[in-house]
Amino acid sequence: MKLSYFHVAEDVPEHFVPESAVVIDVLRATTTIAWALNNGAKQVEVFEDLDQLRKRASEYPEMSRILLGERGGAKIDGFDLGNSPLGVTPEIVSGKSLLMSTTNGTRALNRVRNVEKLYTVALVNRNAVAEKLLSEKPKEVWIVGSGWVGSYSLEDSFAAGSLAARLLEHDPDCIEVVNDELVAALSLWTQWKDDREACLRNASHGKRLSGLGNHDADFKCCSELDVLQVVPTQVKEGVLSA
Ligand code: 3SL
Repeated sequence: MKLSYFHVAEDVPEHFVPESAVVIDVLRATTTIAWALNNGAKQVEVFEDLDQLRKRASEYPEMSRILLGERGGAKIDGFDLGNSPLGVTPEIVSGKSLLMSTTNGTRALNRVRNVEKLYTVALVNRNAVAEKLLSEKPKEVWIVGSGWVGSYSLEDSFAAGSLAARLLEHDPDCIEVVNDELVAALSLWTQWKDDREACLRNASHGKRLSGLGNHDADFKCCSELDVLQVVPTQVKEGVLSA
């Protein structure tokens, strides 16, 4: 299995499509997606564009859908929920379709929506996604970070390293680390794996969230490792399900 890491969706090659891709936005979109599906959400539909999201929302009975998302870290006006994984409790999301738009995570998902097997990963479900890849054995996997409006983010690289490290632990002979970005991500994982929350807090987006108010519970939740078995999987373009 050839593994490459791209820091942001913009870095993904245009004229090649791998068998599988895994999108990361550990702070916080893919952590929220994992918790929402774990807690019984029917599906998560992702949108870059808010008008498209609102149009789609109007096609659902009001009781069956939840609008969720942020811009710049803050909840979008008129939406039911922001992008905190703590907001997607079973009481709120069970059986519901979530319509989601975030600053970077949903944009990264959109960029690779044509990959046949598309998953999302965060630290919370890293092992579950690693096991899925090991069972499917795709020849080539792109790990795609969400970054922050086109630039590198430490926490996504760290989480990419965590996934690659897990794959290497399970089956070193079948994994080929293809690019320097992933070698660097593996080093980050080695450096911070025993203090994951500190890594997230040191990241520029971690500092941004702290500047917006107390996000202690979000940092704790997003830095938990391998606590969920859910593998969010694209079941049709832009729609993720467990
Ligand atoms: O950019 C994103 O997609 C979000 O995950 C950012 S935030 O953590 O919700 O602010």
